Amino acid sequence: MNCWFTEMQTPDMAISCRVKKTLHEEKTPFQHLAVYETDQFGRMLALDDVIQTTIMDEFVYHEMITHVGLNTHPNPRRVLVIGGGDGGSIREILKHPSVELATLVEIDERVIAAAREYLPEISCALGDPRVRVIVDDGIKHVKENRDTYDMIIVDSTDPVGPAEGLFGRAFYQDVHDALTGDGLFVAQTESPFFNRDLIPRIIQNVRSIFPVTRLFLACVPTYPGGLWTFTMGSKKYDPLEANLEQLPDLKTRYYTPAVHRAAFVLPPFVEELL
Ligand code: AG3
Repeated sequence: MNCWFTEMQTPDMAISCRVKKTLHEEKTPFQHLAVYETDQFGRMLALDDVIQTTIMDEFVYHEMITHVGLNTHPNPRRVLVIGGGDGGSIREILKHPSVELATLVEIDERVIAAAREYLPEISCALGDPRVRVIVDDGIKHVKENRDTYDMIIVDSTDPVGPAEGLFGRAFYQDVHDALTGDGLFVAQTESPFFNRDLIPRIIQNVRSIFPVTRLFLACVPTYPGGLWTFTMGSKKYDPLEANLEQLPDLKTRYYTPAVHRAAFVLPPFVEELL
């Protein structure tokens, strides 16, 4: 059997990997959802034929989208994840002893169900008593919850289809208003090679709302270009001035205080986007 999965990363470029077995496939009300078993990346979750997460490299993305912000805020108690139905961000958030409540707002309940069934290493924390799972539109949720969260993580798909609104200025304003007085947010903001129009727009929008705006980088091999950006908007704390001494042992495989600081060192071709 020679069966391959292919994601068109751009109209002119693709990533392919051999599929040992299709573990699950369905059409949800929002998207096509599939979980594949692969030799190269381990189990892989794809939405509309776009790789969302794989067992091999999910730790990079989930550690960086969470710990950089959580260690920038001195006392994050209430944390919101928008999207992220696989549960990887929630798993990392719960490593922080200050966190009292981690809320997941995922629009597609089938993503949560598939992750629970086929990706237990990633979804393992979703049943924790500190976790509240809400199936709803994240855009609506931030509009309806003002002054509520110390940190918001936008763990979205690419800016097409259901996630499009998660990249616009109106949404960042609602995120700002859903944060407490010293809150901050981190969003996944795509590739510095292939999204060179999108990233400057995001940065401008976030800058027009938050006093502290920062872009940082991490390597995620299954995403286009392998180098990925995250954007932080913060009302008060600067990730470059965070006190990273005496952190609890987070048992991470990518994030460390040195990686935290290094992630903000940008090559000129990325600096250009700011
Ligand atoms: N969110 C997906 C990031 C975008 C990936 N894009 C791509 N492969 N073209 C990840 C969700 C994991 N919690």
